[in-house]
Amino acid sequence: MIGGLVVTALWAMLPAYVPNNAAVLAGGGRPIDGGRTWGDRRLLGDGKTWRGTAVGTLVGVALAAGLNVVAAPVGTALGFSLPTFPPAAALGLAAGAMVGDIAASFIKRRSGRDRGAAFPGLDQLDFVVGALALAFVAAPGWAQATFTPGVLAVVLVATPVLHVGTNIIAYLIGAKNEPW
Ligand code: CTP
Ligand code: K
Ligand code: MG
Repeated sequence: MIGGLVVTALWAMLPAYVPNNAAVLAGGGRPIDGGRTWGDRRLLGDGKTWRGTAVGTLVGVALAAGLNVVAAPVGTALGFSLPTFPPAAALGLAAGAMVGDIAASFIKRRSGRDRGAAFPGLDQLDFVVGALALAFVAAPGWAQATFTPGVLAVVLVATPVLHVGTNIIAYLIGAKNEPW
């Protein structure tokens, strides 16, 4: 029962987990804010780029398409029925993760934090909140059926743990400048 919830939650959130990591690998080039400032601080900063955002979103959508192909056999093997992702749900999760991360950078700059500074709590949940919000807007029926209260609870507990773990690994292998 709990195992089924955890597997379902992680599966349903994979198209939202991967975009941030893909953006780290693909990032660079023109910043989204074009260098613009608000007051004496950047609107978003050099860490939010068009290329990182586009590649992150595309990788998330592509992953969802791949999961759709293997959902039935993997589900049968595990004994669960795993969700598939309609296009609107895939796009909502992937783009929402990127939008949540961008919104967090906006908040970080307004709160006086420079690019790369940690903001515990926000760093671990920004993309989850963005992904869930956009999924519920883009594919409401699918989101309600998939993110039941139990699945949502697992998502909110497991995501920060996964996020901290992946970022430490990304830092250790040199893909990320900070371990958060
Ligand atoms: N990245 C990107 N575009 C995005 C998100 C991330 O290009 N939309 C890339 C950038 O190279 C960024 C790196 O991924 O520096 C790490 O992402 P993140 O930790 O989110 O950005 P920070 O550089 O820490 O900037 P901020 O303080 O604004 O979060
Ligand atoms: K971030
Ligand atoms: Mg960072």
